[in-house]
Amino acid sequence: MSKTITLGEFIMDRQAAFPFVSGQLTRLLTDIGVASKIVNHQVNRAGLAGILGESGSVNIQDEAQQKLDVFADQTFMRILSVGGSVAGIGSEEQEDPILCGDEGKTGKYIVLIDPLDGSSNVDVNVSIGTIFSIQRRKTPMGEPLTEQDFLQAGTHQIASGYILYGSSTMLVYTTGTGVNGFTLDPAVGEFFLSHPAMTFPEKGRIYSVNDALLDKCSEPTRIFVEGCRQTRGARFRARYIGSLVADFHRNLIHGGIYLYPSLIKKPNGKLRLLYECAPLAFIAEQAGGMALDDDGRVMDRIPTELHQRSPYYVGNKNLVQAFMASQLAEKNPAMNTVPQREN
Ligand code: AHM
Ligand code: MG
Repeated sequence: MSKTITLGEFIMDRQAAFPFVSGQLTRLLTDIGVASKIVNHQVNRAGLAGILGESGSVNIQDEAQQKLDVFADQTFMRILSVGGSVAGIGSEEQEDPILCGDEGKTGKYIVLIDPLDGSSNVDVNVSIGTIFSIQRRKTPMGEPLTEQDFLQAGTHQIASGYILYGSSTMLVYTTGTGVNGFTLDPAVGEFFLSHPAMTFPEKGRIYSVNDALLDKCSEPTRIFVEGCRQTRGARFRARYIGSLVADFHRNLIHGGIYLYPSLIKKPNGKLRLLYECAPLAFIAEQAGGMALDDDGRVMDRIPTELHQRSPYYVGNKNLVQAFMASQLAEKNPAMNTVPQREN
């Protein structure tokens, strides 16, 4: 029988390969694992504990907060802010960044987090998730953090990942040397390495988009989706959960493209660059996939606001490239924009 590897062992082993790094990133990733187990426990007993439903408050995006949103946000804040490695946290659920250690003067890292993604699915027992991104602070230690510490391009990420609270609970992360997935064994409360070196399959067969948005998005995007529909019988399947983490994870395993396009009335779409798009773009690229917005590579985008939104097209390289070709074809109608049928 092969040896099982826990998340803790894996993180320590990886750190040992980089003799000059301090233990702070190890501590931080370990803390994320701990916080996610607490959130997972609450997600699993949400119906019993009476914490389903809206909390009565609204977040910065003017959306009603679910009780579990608040719980998840508070849990990650509480655990990450006392670990010593985090200087500041930007959360989708909080208007302003949270300053940790000595008002942000200590702690090497900045965390950007969507504590509970897909919250509209909480009340109906459908998969939800947490997405996180870790950056190194820009201002020197000992100085107060500035806005620039939080507004860094995705290419500066030190690590990113997600936790999927699904039929089983998984933590998937990258530190820039591939993507690894861990499954929580609820009996022992431990994450075990279950999906080493994750990559997108060579060809994707799934397209994931909110169909109701199609008459609100650009003509080339509509044509691309129409192309997926036309070849669906032979090749494509439509799958859309409405929880980005779950849609992304399924597409990573089975191959596919997820789209949340720019809309005529909302040119930046819906998803948040720092909490959703950039961290999953890092994972996608590390798994051999691609992530674009309307202007190119998501990882290159330098944010101007903490809660900035972005159009998002992520998944298998061949499909994201076909999508990109469909956008270029607007300028050159002779180009074939329909995803090609395969044998
Ligand atoms: P949330 O972070 O408030 O849950 O919003 C993001 C979610 C994504 O998980 C999901 O893919 C998308 O919003 C679904 O949006 P829509 O209902 O417009 O299709
Ligand atoms: Mg979200």
